[in-house]
Amino acid sequence: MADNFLLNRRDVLKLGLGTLTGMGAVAFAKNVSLQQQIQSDDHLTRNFNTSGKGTLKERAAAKGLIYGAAIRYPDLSSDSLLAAAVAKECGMLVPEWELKWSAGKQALRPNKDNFDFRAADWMANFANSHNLLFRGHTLVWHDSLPPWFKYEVNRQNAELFLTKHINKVVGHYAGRIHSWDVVNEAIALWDKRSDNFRKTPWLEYLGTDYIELAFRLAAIADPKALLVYNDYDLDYDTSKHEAKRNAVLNLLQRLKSKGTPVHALGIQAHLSGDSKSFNAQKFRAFLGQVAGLGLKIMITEMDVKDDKLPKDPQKRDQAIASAYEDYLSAALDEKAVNTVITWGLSDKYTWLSEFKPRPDRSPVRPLPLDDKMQQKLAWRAIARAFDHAPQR
Ligand code: 9MR
Repeated sequence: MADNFLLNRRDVLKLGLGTLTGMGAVAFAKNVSLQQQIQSDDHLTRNFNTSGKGTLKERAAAKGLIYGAAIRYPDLSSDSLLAAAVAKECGMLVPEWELKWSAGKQALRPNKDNFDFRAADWMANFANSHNLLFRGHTLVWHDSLPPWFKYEVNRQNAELFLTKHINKVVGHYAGRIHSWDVVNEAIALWDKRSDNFRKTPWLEYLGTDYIELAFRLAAIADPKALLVYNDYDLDYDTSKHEAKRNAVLNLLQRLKSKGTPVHALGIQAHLSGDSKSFNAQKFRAFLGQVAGLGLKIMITEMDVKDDKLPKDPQKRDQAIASAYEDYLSAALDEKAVNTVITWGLSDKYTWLSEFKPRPDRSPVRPLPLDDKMQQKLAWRAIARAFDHAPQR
């Protein structure tokens, strides 16, 4: 790699340090309007009627929103029914594995020197030929690192690896990608550091400014992409989620105060269908605080776990759809929210089959379409939330 391709870390950090921009006062959230607060004790009886024939992408687009899904290359390339459903329902495609360093059956980084873009390129072409936006997940994460990583990457060369990875991967899709999850899941309160950072190889080798560095490198490699910090456990009215929301807000405030090019917060939204802890007002207030920092918000990985719900599929679907509707009606009330992505589209292909199987072994049903690509109540719940959302 040519040396002049790499800016050194000090240069990159300096690019933004000149402007210690006065942060706008954090806007406090407006109250959620009464109509938008849905009684959450009607999960078994709520009616999910929808009007019109619009697909999810059409209903979202009618409000200036984007709807998309994360899909894996092996499924998309082998299942024509899935491919047709993605093309019909989605306005955005996210590779679930293919842009991680190495995940599932895919390795973008098969070894320390090479990049294998074949699967991700196939997906980018699918997106392009079906008029879908394409989104990148994820550049910097503690998980899904290839086996060679721990032997090859160390304190001395970690910055070079990070720089080369971001330059190459972001550069490869520059101008063709809507947004990048630049840093994923960098906060872990259980690691008990006073700064709340998760203990990861990147933190160990590069110190706490690896996050800022990653955003600056990504902004240089693709000045047009929306750059996102993505995390989970931000949804519920529990002390754990409250602490995580505060830690994420602190991180975003710190990044913004240094002029770091972070443009949006990605909220994963892996929900639990049995949870009684969603509080629309508190969640909405958090979104208002994020928006007050001048950031967009994307719901990036939504699905609803059903491992603790009743076996009866109708009852289960009611509870799952209610969770979608409660959450999205609160989220979409905040106009900074511009995108909703589900982590999968059809129940036939979901990480939850493996990670959160039901104790009774009946197939999980966390997504908008069933395993035959038919619309479920969850589809209607999402459609209703788009239909009721304020115009962007
Ligand atoms: O759904 C993904 C699963 O198939 C992979 O095995 C796993 C590791 O790469 O990642 C899952 O997706 C995760 C996402 O990348 C980040 N947020 C949590 C998601 C679910 O675990």
